[in-house]
This record gives sequence, structure tokens and C-alpha cells, in this order.
Amino acid sequence: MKRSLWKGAAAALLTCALLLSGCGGPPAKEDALPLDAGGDRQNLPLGKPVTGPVPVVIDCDPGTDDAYALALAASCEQLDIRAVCAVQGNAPLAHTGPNALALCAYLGIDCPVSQGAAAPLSREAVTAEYAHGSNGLGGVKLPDPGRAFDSLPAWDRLYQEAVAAGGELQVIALGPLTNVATALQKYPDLPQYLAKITVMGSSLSGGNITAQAEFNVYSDPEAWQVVLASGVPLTVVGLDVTTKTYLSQDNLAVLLEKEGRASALLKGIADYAATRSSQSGLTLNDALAVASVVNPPVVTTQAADLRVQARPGSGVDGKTTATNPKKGEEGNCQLALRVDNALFQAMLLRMMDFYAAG
Ligand SMILES: [Ca+2]
Repeated sequence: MKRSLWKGAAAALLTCALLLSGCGGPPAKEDALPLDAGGDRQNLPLGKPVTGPVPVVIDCDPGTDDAYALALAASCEQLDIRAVCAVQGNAPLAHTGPNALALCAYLGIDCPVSQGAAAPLSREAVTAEYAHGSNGLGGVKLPDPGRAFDSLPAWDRLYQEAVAAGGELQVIALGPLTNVATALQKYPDLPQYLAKITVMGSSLSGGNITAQAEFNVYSDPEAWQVVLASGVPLTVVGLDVTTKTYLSQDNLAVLLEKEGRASALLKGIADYAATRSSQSGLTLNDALAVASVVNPPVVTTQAADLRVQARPGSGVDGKTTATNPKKGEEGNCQLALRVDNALFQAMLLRMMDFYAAG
């Protein structure tokens, strides 16, 4: 009885923290938005970027916001991208794999590009072409990459890079966690070689694929359970913060006005968003996860115990809930509760400067 009461109190405490963070509401008034008309672009916030270079493997399912995330990652000198892995998710692997390969060539990311899972660990695939277009990139067609996929599948590449980096490797996971979970299952010693996994996914404030579930979790809840139980330091950047990064078409016009070598891609995706009936702007979910690795103050996190429901056919399948860690424990993740929108937008503007420079 005491235990359940305590758990209730813990949940209330975390809920209280979430309420204080203003989840679900508009950006805090003190967050100046450089991309708004009249925003101050002369004094962009700097945050506190990591010194780097941080060796990373980016696991993704491109994906329109994955494309922005890769573009941001490639523009950040703090990241040493050792490999990019593709997983089915926003579109089938037949699209996300070639998209990852083409994006890396287009953005100048010179690393192995591995294909991974074509289906979740133990369920049918769910894709999201309704939000990302039939090819996953909003119909944007990239040049022939002129390079081939890595000979290793994603899980083997991830393990190899982790061992090679001697415990320093970080994983940035921007799609369903199938590839990462498969690697953890195949290589039981993998956790000792991983410094951190940063994941885009989850929501405590309603879903975007069902009323309760966020897409990346809903796609493969069992994979999330594997990763949450792995003991690897985990930062979770979910809809509670990413939805606050929504950029209207007016915001995007300001962001994209400076021409550069990534403009065709980034503008093409923004133009595609303008044609959607659901949401005419862009929520850069995945890019915020990348930003949090490069410049940690862009999100404020709190230790939490995150739980994922894996109950196919039920209304709560893929739902995530969080409680405060038990006393003296650290929880299974650092959960992002607040976002510094001004800093995030400043990072996006610097990305555009990077591509404008050649
Ligand atoms: Ca994604």
C-alpha cells in the first residue's frame, strides 16, 4: 500500500514538473524566437556546445524531419559521424535505405551507410507516408548517390563502430528502435562500448499516431523495452518538447531565405509541407534530438523511469508513461522536459550559414 502511494506521489511530482515545464502549450514568452518576424538575429544565443568531436552513429528512417536532422548533424563540427544506419519507419526500408544513402551523398556525409530492419522486432510494420510523402522525403528527388550501401547490416556496423570508438560512441536514434535493439540482443557486451543513446520518441502528453502513442514508439514498442532495459545512458527527446519547435511557413521562409547547397532539399521538404492538409509547417522532431547532443542546454532533462506499453490491439499500445526514479536511483533515462526554442532556432540558422558557405 505504501509503495503504491509512493508511486502515485512520484508520478504526481513528475507531472508537476511537466506542468511547470509548460508541455503542450505555446513557447514560453521569455524565449525570443529568431525566426519570428522582428526576431533579433544579430545576437543569436550560443548555448554551450560540446567540445567534440563526438563519435556518433545516426540511426534513422528518412523521413522529412530525419533529412533536416542529418543536414543539421553534417553542419556541426562537434559530431564525427562514423556511420548512418537506416531502419523502416516513416516509409518502408525500400525508401528509407536509399534515402539515407542519397542524403549522405548530397550532404557530404562521408561514412558507411548501412541498411537495417525492414520490419519491427515482432509485429507488422506501420509507416507514415501520409506525413512524409510516398518516398519518405515529401517527393523530393535527390541525385544518384554514386555510392553503395555498407556490406554490414546496421546492427553489425553499430557494434563494430562502438568497439572501435573504445566506449566513446554515442548513438542518435531518430526512428523506430529496431536496429538498436537488434544490436543489443545480438551483442550482449555492446552496452559497455556505448557512452550514450539519444532517442527521438515518446510522449507524455498525447500521441501523433494514436491518441496515446508517439510514432517511433508505436512502431516498435518491444524494441524500446529492450533499449530501456539495456542500462546504457539514455536521453529521450519526445513530443513533449519537439512539438514546441514547430515552424510555420513564415518561420521557414526566414530560415530558408539564405541560399546554399542544401537549399533544394530543405526547401523542397518545406514546400511539400505547405501542401499537406494536416499541418502546413514543419516540426523538426529529429533535428532537436541531434541538437541536444551538440548543444545539451537546448533541452532541459530530468531523470525518470520511462515505461512503454506493448499491447497490440489495445488503445494504449505504444503509450509511454514516466515516474520519478526510486529514491537513490537514477531511473532509466534523462527525459527532456523543456526546450530552448531560441537556441534551437539559432542552431538552424547557423546550419543555413554552413551550407551557404559552400
Ligand atoms: Ca525519424
